[in-house]
Amino acid sequence: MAFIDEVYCELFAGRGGNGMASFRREKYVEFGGPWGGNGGHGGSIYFIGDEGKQTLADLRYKKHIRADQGEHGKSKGMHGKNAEHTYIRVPLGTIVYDEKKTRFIGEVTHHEEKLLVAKGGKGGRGNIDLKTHRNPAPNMAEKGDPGEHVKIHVELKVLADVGLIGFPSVGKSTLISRLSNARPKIASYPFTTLSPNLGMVEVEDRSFVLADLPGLVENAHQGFGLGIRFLKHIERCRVFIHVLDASSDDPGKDYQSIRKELEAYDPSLLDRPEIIVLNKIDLCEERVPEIDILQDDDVIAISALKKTGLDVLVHHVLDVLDRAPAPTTEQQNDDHKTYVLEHKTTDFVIEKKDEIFHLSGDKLKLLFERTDFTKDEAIRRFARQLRHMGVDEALRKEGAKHGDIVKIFDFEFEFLDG
Ligand SMILES: Nc1nc2c(ncn2[C@@H]2O[C@H](COP(=O)(O)OP(=O)(O)OP(=O)(O)O)[C@@H](O)[C@H]2O)c(=O)[nH]1
Ligand SMILES: [Mg+2]
Repeated sequence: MAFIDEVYCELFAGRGGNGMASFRREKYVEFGGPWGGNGGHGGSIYFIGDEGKQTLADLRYKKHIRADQGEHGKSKGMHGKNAEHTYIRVPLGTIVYDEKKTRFIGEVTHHEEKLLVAKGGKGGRGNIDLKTHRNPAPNMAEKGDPGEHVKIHVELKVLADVGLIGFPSVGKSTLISRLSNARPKIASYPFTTLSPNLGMVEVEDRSFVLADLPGLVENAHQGFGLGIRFLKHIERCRVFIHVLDASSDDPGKDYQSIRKELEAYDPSLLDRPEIIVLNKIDLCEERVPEIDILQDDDVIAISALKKTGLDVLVHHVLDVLDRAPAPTTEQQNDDHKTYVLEHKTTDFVIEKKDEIFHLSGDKLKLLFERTDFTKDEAIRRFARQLRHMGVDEALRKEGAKHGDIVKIFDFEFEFLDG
């Protein structure tokens, strides 16, 4: 399956069911009272973390995701059923933004973690629930609230404990296939691996997630080789295994080149705990003592092909992981706090165009959606709600006079003042 790490989609949460307006009409009940039940809530859409998923490919073919509507309220005081929520399984490290990427909505970092992306509408109240002292028998009910409709940009930044980095063909894929259940393609030509692969490494009673990443080359940060398209997947590995090829002309120089690339992309990557591995040691056993970089105690010599040195390596990885800082996630990123603040809801807005007063706004829209405009009583209630919100007063301030036209979404009203 293709590796997809960016998709756009549109979500429609379910509308709440309408409340019911009905009356009790039984033989032995002396006074029939309101008897209409509430509508059920509309279904929400959640993303849910799945450690078995590696890409956003599933979402690519689900451009529109819809959740079910709540059931309408019924007579005899029966409430409509709430709709089931819709769950979309996504890989760990899935980040959700609004369409223009100006607002951070959330991120899924754990298996089975749920992220609410589009909330279902509340069910409308039936006339049992709407009765008050002043109006003990309302002949109307609320309509269900619309479900949230959102257009989102979804991005995957692989979340793994350990990431394999290094030049192409140094043996990263061979190593992950030896240590884990992952079975990536292995070949002697460069750029065999075109996208990240995750594998679970089990060591006695512990385990960690290892990511095999596409090979880096000099100037990757400027778009050479596979470029920075995959550098972002390195960002969130807690520990790096930097793989060097022992049969290369100068493994020490290779090491420095890759470090330079990391630095050019993001200097903080240089501080990430790192384990240096010299692979293909089977090809040049006699050379080992000469290789500069091996003078450093921290280098572990292995042969992924012949499976030598792997036990020492995995135990060392566990030690380093114990000391490594927690993974970086978007939630900890301060920049996003401002995104969240930008998401304001408005009560109402008045605009005057061609002698007509146009009303809009989030809260107003909700009250409007709840109103059943076929019922006089419901319309009167809506007018009362607007007055409480201060709409009448604001209209007066804007110069509205008795008899002027006020337009709320598709409906036109006459402004009745005094
Ligand atoms: N002799 C020897 N060959 C190895 C060893 N490890 C890997 N190779 C060979 O090196 C070649 C490249 O191996 P890969 O595992 O595909 O390398 P890679 O680092 O994943 O390469 P890219 O995906 O292109 O970045 C293959 O022909 C492997 O068989 C080793 O320990 N010894
Ligand atoms: Mg590979």
